[in-house]
Amino acid sequence: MTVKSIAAAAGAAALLTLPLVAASGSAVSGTVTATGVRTPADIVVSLQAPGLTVTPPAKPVVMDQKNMQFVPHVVAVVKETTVQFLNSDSIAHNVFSPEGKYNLGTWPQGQSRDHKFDAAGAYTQLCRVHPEMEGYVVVLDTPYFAVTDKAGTFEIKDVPAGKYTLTTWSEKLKSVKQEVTVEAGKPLTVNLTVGR
Ligand SMILES: [Cu+2]
Repeated sequence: MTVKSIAAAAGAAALLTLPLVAASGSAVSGTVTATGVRTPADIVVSLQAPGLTVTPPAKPVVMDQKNMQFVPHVVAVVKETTVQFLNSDSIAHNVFSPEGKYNLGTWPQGQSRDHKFDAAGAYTQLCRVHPEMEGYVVVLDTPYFAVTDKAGTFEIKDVPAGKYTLTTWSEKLKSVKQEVTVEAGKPLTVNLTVGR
């Protein structure tokens, strides 16, 4: 062993003797009951608090157009995320957004177009070729969010201790807000009901 490798080994050993640090945050999970709609899926649940910072993912988040539908129907991302709009159908699709004031054009199967979302908000995605197609990109300025599944359940992992305003977004249902306090190392369950 060289002096350098001995030093490196000693350093590694020192690191190994450090106590294991518990995961920094707690999970916030629960079930959303949706009244007046056929499914509690696709509801965005987020935890808002002053001063939260977000880091967009290095790779684009994909929203596909498949079987004449936007898939997933609702995509939630943090501010400054690039969304890649893919066309997996054998026919051409278009993507435009009234709120986003963009029209990305019309493209064939296997191709995609990117759009970066700079501001928080909900952006309807439409296709000029197929007026029945509709999807949503929900842009958040918090890193703590989840989208409900078919059963209305959600899980937001690794939330640091603190006070948050839990907020829901749904294409058809009223937004609900609820104050929650997350404690370190203690999972929190929040069940709520949203309606029209
Ligand atoms: Cu289309």
